[in-house]
Amino acid sequence: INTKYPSIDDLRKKAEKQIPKFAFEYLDGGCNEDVNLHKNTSEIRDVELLPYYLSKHKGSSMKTELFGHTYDAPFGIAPVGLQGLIWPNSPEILAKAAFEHNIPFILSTVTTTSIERAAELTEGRAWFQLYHPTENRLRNDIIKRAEAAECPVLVILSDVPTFGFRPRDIRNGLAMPPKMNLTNILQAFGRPNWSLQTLKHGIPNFEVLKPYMPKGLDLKQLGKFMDQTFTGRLNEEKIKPIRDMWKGKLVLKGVANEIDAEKAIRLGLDGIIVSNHGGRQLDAGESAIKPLTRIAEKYGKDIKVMMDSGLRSGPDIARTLASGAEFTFLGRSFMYGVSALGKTGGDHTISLLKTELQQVMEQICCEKTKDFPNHIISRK
Ligand code: HOC
Repeated sequence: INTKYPSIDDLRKKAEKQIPKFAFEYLDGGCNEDVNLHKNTSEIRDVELLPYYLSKHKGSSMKTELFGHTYDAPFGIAPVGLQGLIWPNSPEILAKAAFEHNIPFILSTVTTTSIERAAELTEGRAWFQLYHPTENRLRNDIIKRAEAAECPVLVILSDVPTFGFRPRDIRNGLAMPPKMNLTNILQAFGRPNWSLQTLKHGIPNFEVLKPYMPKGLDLKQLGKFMDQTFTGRLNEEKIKPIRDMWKGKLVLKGVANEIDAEKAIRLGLDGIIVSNHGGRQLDAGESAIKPLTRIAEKYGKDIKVMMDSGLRSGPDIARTLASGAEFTFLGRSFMYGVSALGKTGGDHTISLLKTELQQVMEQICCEKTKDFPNHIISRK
């Protein structure tokens, strides 16, 4: 690992200096007063682990089986929107790094690389996350593209029935492509690496959605397009036809309580990702680790339970696995890494998290990732 950046927080600080303010604030912020954003990170850290120093230890392995594939670590790269605006070419850098490290990469519907390109970079291993389209024709078309690209897992998103209220983005007039007003030009001038990379890779576009949308929308028009194009509001009736249509593994992301987890099981889904969208949607909600603990205890035997939202380190991954998750995902951490270090950022961030997690496993004498729950003491 790059010894100048031995923590995600180091990468975050460097990222802030590398990318324009409008992009950093979009990445870093939550919604409303950022209460849930901070609860996510702090309440994971209330989970305490028990070390067994005198037990026989044959060595620790991070290898974890999920949906028929053995990954090298129990974490993957969560879907993030507008990635190329945050750091040019970042979804491609992260997809490649994920493939090389044998961890999953999830491509968002609202990112800046196409399903086909992500599949090519990962030899057909990239997962795809679907924002639910209003029209069945569009839904079917996007799902067919994911199927043709041989995505092994389709992730449907339930926690964006309406876009989160994000004061910074409103203040910054966030748009894609970025609005070239004086403030943004000055911000870009102050970030020459970002500007050079943007010139090299071109102005980012919604590559998954490009075939369906008009060109050059500002934030307001984009919001309108998104609201019209995606209902976001899922229910069992909308999930059933997707289950019938999709032959691969089907995962529901944005599960925040036991009721929705039970519905996912009834609908025959293969997994759920307990998540509150990184604290970007409902500021008055619970932190993700709380429902994760309850859901894993109640339904962990019936469905694969995974979690994202608030993880920023190897110890956080360990705490989440100990609380009952079988697998974890991180979004911002990888975007900080790639924004800080460019094309080596994906590799560095994965290596850093692997090193930290391996150290925790050795320290507490945990041999396999599925043994983490034996090491839980308590939440404070
Ligand atoms: C107008 C486009 O889910 C997020 C993402 C993506 C939102 C895309 C907005 O920021 O939480």
